[in-house]
Amino acid sequence: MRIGLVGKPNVGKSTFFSAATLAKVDIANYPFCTIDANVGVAFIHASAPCPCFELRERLQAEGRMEPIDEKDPRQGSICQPRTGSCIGFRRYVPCHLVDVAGLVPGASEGRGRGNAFLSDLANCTSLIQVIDASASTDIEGNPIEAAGDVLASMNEEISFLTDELDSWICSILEDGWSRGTRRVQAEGEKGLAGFLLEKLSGIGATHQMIHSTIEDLRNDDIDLSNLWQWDNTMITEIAKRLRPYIFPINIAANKADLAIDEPWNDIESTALVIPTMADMELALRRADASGLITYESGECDFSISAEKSLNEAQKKALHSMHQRLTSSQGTGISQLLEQIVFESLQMVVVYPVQDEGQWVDGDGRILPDALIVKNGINAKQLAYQVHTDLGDGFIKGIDGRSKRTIGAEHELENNAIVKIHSR
Ligand SMILES: Nc1nc2c(ncn2[C@@H]2O[C@H](COP(=O)(O)OP(=O)(O)OP(=O)(O)O)[C@@H](O)[C@H]2O)c(=O)[nH]1
Ligand SMILES: [Mg+2]
Repeated sequence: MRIGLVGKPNVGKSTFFSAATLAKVDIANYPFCTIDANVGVAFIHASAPCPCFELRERLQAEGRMEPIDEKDPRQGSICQPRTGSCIGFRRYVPCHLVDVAGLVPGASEGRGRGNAFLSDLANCTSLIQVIDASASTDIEGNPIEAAGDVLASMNEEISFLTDELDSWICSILEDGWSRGTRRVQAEGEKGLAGFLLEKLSGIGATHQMIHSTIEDLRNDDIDLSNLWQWDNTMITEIAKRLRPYIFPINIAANKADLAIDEPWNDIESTALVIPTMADMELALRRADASGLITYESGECDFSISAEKSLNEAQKKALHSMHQRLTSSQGTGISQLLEQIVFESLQMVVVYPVQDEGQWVDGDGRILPDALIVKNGINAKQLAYQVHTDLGDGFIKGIDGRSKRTIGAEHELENNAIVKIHSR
């Protein structure tokens, strides 16, 4: 699971990235601060309680474990995550983020940093476009006096990104199009699907996405039989229709702390639009990491742990952040990530184990891994996600709850616990 952060320069992509991953990256108030992409891991809350809850109940019922101690810092959780954590059965699961260089209009023709960064997005499941909800930067990311029409400025950002992505996909298709049309002449629609897959699988297109796009074209009565007579407008049409499948985009209306009158409410888009305050999230998470405050991502509140060690300026800053945080219902960062993963993309979390009875790995670690996977994934596909060898040698799976054998094609549900038998 990988999400790309994209948008014009100087909107807060690296700040968002750093706030979500706690990785140290360059952040500055000028365009093209980031040149090479940053890759990191954000931990997001699984939508269902960690199965260590059920395990604990079972052990307690069997008299093998004491009830939860009030002072237990893990509030009852007994799993041992290899990455991430779990407190009070709220499990944090890893999700990769990629922070790329800023994009300016004309990038697909080589302007700004050009197309170089687009390849960084190639294996992203989904994108977050970070836009400037304060309109304090122009379309190229240069600081300006806040623009008069904030809504127009945000809409301009949104439409230019989709235009650039369309042009990029288009340019991939144009290269070798005549060969493609010959294939369509010979093989019909099957040839079209084959050509599109061959050209676009490198940027994440799947058979299913291409199938859906061809279906959409057919539903709109677009004649697919004489493709070789098509001009550039039809190639653009295919690119436009494929893009939302390859790169679903949702929006972080960032610098919400500087915005006037919640302008994001007026954005007309089918995407999720969530106001975010990336720099506040970063400040709060750093303050939490250094022990000054106790703050959990996604919460609308925090408490000061080290009041005495704070100077007046720090106290004042924390006080005003607190007011802002509670009135805005949180910084929006983890809310956005969780909504994208679990609601828009409908991903699920599964727990591979080596022992289906004890729910442990070979070293006895309880529920060590939690993976975010596509809804509808089957047992064999999961085996491949864990390790290629496990997929190649797949024999059967075992459901950790019912202990029933599950076949290669068996679709896994959210929160499934699975043991995989492999040669
Ligand atoms: N007020 C406010 N400023 C922010 C927020 N998020 C980021 N910034 C500031 O915006 C500026 C740009 O942040 P970056 O994270 O470097 O932006 P970027 O999009 O990665 O920029 P490039 O790498 O140049 O494309 C910095 O001065 C940040 O401190 C926010 O939520 N509110
Ligand atoms: Mg950056």
